[in-house]
Amino acid sequence: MRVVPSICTFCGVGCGIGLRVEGGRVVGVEPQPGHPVSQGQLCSKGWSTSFAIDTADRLTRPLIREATGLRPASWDEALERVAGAFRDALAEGGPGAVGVISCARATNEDNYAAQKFARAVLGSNNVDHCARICHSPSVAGLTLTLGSGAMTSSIADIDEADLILLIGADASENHAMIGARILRAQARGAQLVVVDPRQTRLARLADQHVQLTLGSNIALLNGLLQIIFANGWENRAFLDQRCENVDVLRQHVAGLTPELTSAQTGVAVAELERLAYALSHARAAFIAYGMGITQFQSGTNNVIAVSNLALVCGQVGRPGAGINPLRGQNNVQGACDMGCLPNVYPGYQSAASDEVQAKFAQAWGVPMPQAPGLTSLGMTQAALAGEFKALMIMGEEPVLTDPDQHHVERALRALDFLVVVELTMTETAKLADVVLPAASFAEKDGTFTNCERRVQRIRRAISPPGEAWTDWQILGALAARMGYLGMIWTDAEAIFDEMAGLTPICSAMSYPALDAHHGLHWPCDAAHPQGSPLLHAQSFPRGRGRLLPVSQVAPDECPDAEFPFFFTTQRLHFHYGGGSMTRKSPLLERETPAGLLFIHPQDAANLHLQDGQGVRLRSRRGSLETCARITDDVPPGTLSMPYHFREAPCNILTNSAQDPQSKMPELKACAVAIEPLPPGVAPRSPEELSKETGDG
Ligand SMILES: Nc1nc2c(c(=O)[nH]1)N[C@H]1C(S)=C(S)[C@@H](COP(=O)(O)OP(=O)(O)OC[C@H]3O[C@@H](n4cnc5c(=O)[nH]c(N)nc54)[C@H](O)[C@@H]3O)O[C@H]1N2
Ligand SMILES: Nc1nc2c(c(=O)[nH]1)N[C@H]1C(S)=C(S)[C@@H](COP(=O)(O)OP(=O)(O)OC[C@H]3O[C@@H](n4cnc5c(=O)[nH]c(N)nc54)[C@H](O)[C@@H]3O)O[C@H]1N2
Ligand code: SF4
Ligand SMILES: [Mo]
Repeated sequence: MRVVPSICTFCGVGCGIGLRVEGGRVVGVEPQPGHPVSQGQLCSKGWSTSFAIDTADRLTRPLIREATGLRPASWDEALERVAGAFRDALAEGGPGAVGVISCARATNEDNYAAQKFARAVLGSNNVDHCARICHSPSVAGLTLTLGSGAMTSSIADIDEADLILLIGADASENHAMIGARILRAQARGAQLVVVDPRQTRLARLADQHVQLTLGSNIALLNGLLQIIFANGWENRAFLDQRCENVDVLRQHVAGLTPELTSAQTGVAVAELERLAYALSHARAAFIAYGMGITQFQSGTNNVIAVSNLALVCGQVGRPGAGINPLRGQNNVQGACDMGCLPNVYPGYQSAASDEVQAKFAQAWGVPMPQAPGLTSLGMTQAALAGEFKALMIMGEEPVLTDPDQHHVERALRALDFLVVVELTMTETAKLADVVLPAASFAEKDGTFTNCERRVQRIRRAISPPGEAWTDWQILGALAARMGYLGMIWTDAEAIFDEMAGLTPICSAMSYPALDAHHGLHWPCDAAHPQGSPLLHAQSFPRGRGRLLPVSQVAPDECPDAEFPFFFTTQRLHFHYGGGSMTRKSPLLERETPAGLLFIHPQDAANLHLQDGQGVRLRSRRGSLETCARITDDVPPGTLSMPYHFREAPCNILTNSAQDPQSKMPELKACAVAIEPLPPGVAPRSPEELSKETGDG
């Protein structure tokens, strides 16, 4: 047996794993000894990796759609079909009518290739990925306030903090090794405060749980600022030296009395005062937030409100102190860094800048697109309007993970052509005209960038199953077929070196340099050859930190007579994303076998609902059935569902109302009605439901 060092393929913590290889298969996983992030541990998803990539369920050959369904085809035929479809769409609709959705689970090298394919081959800035529905408000908001949208601290800073403030993040479920580190910090004496409408595991263990009403983040954060200014608790030295707009913000929040804030958020005045005091008096506060901040139509303003609070308390740029968007997917930081966003090239170089366009035109040998690109949901909308024709989805499962599932399916069906590059036959792949088999992380070399900006190497441990190729090989072959030869690389390292040469924040990185450490944090350039675990110690990328007044915005849909409950969505520890990988593991399935709805005991009693009973949920967009789990994890009046289960897909219900700045849909709040199924009647799947009711 060999053990090949790699990085976990699931969440953004970026744990170091060893792939145990025997007889050409990954037979198990072990923690990488001495890894600075995972410190000899893994969570249950990490341990279960071998099931997630098991060859039994994998796609092994390209598939092409015929009238009768998908049939196996050669690479030659499949690539010709894809190239032809893109050529036709370009001829008919121009570069605005084609695009690529890249994959935050694939490597930096794959993602670099995806945006290069969009820009150099399709001539389009239409490239995006799941960061749009994850931390796009962080990128937009923190770029406005600081000039850079990533975590300002490293994970190890948790060990230095005396206050850990988690806002809308369920770290023990979703960033398990960070959750464990937070509990260790608490055990050594740090205070833990959790701001969440649900009683998460960490909220129950916290020194303070601030249980605000769903969607009242800005009201809360502004209210804390008012208390801090009114008591003179702001960090004046930090504000004088490093920030701008202080008086504007002070005036903006002056009238937001604790009583008013308490009425808007449901949090008692004493609790507000306690948190305002703790945060402004902490020696070093590690402030981390997640989807409870970003997934709202006010997502960008929510992020700005977090940034305002951190800056006013001077809690950034020191060991232990920082503003930390907990990036979700194993390589979502990297997919953003690589420029898989419509408005930036690798390293956040603006796609609108003439200079940047000229630089990449020169490097890649073809003119660069001038027109601004579409976001992922923009492409969906354009497809429905008949203006968008051909799309490549490389490793995403939007049918389950985008809001308003019926709308997504209609949009994908409205395309002239859809190609999906995947490991397995996902719900999205089932709609494709061509499906291409991709190599998993264990079958290729490359790099992942974890949530703390640490770029780490993964290594090929086994061969891809059947005829599967890496994403970058697929994109390179397709490019060549479309007449562009600038994407034929010998190996992943050649792509990395090309990227580093064009990306100032990674300019001093190379595979040997990454190997010499446990990866390197960007910016890693001539001035910081060892990388930068801590950002903004002296100044911000934009110079002064900008305080921006923002005001509370209610969710687009609030409960009313017809849809009397708030509905929110969450994650569970044992499953991941659309479940296409974790649901292959018998261990993980045993822990959380099926979809479920969390409901408070009081609401259940009012509905005469028993634990485990079936329920039917309805929103303005669709309906589904699932089983109820009665728990005071959720507050009365708010129902919550995880989004991992294709048989109970909560995104049938969710609202696609968007944040005007980042285009983030409001995945964390909409209004629903609930009705118990008769006792003993099992919930029906969406397919059964649509057959029986014609609904959806
Ligand atoms: N096990 C597992 N781990 C994962 C994933 C997975 O699918 N499974 N996915 C990964 C990905 S892609 C991501 S982005 C991360 C996400 O990780 P998190 O950000 O932790 O994600 P969520 O559980 O969706 O939401 C976090 C919390 O926001 C709270 N919340 C809801 N509304 C509000 C509000 O109005 N205010 C506040 N303050 N809080 C609110 C919810 O109750 C929830 O506890 O997890 C990553 N890790
Ligand atoms: N209601 C609700 N919806 C949500 C959320 C929520 O909180 N609530 N959270 C949102 C968030 S934060 C996110 S990030 C999205 C996630 O949405 P998605 O990115 O769509 O979710 P995943 O299930 O991670 O899908 C990734 C796919 O990539 C494939 N894959 C893995 N590795 C590779 C590879 O190397 N190459 C290729 N080609 N494919 C690969 C996997 O098989 C899997 O099917 O979901 C969003 N949707
Ligand atoms: S915490 Fe995240 S990176 Fe670490 S083992 Fe679990 S899923 Fe993998
Ligand atoms: Mo995410």
